[in-house]
Amino acid sequence: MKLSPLQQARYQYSPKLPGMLANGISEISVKEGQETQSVADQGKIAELFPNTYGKKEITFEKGQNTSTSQKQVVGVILSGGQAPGGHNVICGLYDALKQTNKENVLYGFKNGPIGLIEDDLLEFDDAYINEYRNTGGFDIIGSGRTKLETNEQFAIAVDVCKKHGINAIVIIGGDDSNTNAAVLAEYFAAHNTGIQVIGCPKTIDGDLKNEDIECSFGFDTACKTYSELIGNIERDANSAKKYWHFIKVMGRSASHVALECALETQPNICLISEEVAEKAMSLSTIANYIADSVEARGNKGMNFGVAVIPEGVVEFVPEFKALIAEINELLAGEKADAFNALSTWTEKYAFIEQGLTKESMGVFAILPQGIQQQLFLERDPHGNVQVSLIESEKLFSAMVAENLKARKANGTYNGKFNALHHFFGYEGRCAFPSNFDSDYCYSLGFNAFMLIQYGYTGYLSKVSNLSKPAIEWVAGGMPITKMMNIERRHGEDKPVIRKALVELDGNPFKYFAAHREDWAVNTCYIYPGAIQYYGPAEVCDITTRTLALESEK
Ligand code: FBP
Repeated sequence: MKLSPLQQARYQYSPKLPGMLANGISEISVKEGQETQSVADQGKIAELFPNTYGKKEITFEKGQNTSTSQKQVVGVILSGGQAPGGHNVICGLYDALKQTNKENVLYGFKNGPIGLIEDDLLEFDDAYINEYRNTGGFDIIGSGRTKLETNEQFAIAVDVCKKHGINAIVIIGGDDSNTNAAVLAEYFAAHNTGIQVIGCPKTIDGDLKNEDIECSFGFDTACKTYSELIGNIERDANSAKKYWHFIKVMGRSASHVALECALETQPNICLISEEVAEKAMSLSTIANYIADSVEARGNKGMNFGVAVIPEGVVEFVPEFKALIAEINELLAGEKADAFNALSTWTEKYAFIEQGLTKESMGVFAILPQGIQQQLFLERDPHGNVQVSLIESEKLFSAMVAENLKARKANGTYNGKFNALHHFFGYEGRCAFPSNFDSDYCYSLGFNAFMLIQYGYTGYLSKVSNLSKPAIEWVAGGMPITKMMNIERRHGEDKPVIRKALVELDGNPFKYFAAHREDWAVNTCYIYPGAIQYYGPAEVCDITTRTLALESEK
């Protein structure tokens, strides 16, 4: 295989470890802290997790390693969407495991959690691992979105682990995957299997975080990649001075990515879904808000701009949510066949008009025709509209164009409006991990093995104090049950890790809110440039603005 010069160079990079893990395996000792409680619904969570609830928080420190010496056979799984640094979690895990005992074995289950159920795995060795050090992607073993959640699956998992002598599983995933890791740990403990489960916090969306987990891995690199691209577009816009760019960025449920990119690049507009929900903003209100910026800039001769839009925003618009629910109902079961049998859009439109309430029809009617049709084309396996596929960047630019026509007609706006559209998502998920993500991920994996070695189960690998240099990071573990509460999912009460949305009273949003009026009217762009891997630490090792602002509290 031909390698790029950067890939070759990255093979040589030695990820930094927290001070307490960096002195060699024999000098890692464990300190147990307080017993823990779940963030809410303590009674119910304790009842559901009788064997793993309430365990103590763990911190590692420099000292004599007192863990019992036994051969460890570990299986690792990558779960869900790719996030830069996943390979380094596995490399850190492998290195700690082999440094502890050359006889220890690390297996990788292929293509996500399904690999455990289908007994599809490979054994890692030095040569294999070395090809993936400090690289992006999840192709080391592949990933997948199968959920491990039923007792039947857990029973199969026990058999597979027994067959290979596996005594611990590491699940690298987001909130759902780590919720399932906790349930699996409880099942293994309840059935006295002796198999441990440790989770690692992954997702570019940044919505797996809480008072213990400062950020999920991959967020840093993905945001820097999108910010580089947004900065380049800003500079292009400021050079040509003739386009408004509408840029959608990934982040299905939360707007952390959009917010971080806005903090890094200072675009004219950035929507925050959580604020849209809080203020119950309508589509027209949002379009009007963007049009205000276009008008103010256009009237000063600046017929260009940049608007950043979080992927999930339309689901946070109350009237749009209601519309989607009605469309799902309208096409449920056999009604879909009747709709699909209609040959022209005019006939279909009449069918829709009859089926929707007046309110939802009002919302539907103002959508551009392309988006209207999209709502009836893209369906998931249950027949529901796939909201994440809606091209909201096009939706808002079309609505802004309409809004500006009225402003032109009444003489308040005298500019020009030409829009271009972008969606940045997959571009950032497999980038070469930044130094921060390389170090953080390697530390998470290394630390996950130390939790196994010390006999813990149902824990999330935790590395904190992340806004400081790596030597000051603090390594340890937190019982996953501490992060759980009960939520209603698909009509049932379920124990889940609480998803972290953007906090409107948090420092990152407050900083953004304090500056956005200026950014909307003036040209305040920042051009972050490409991620730097070699050079001064203040250029190469800094992490996100979000983390820096959050650590100020
Ligand atoms: P995870 O939550 O699994 O980390 O994935 C996040 C994400 O990258 C979202 O930002 C995006 O909406 C989604 O994955 C896309 O999923 P897919 O890879 O299945 O198209």
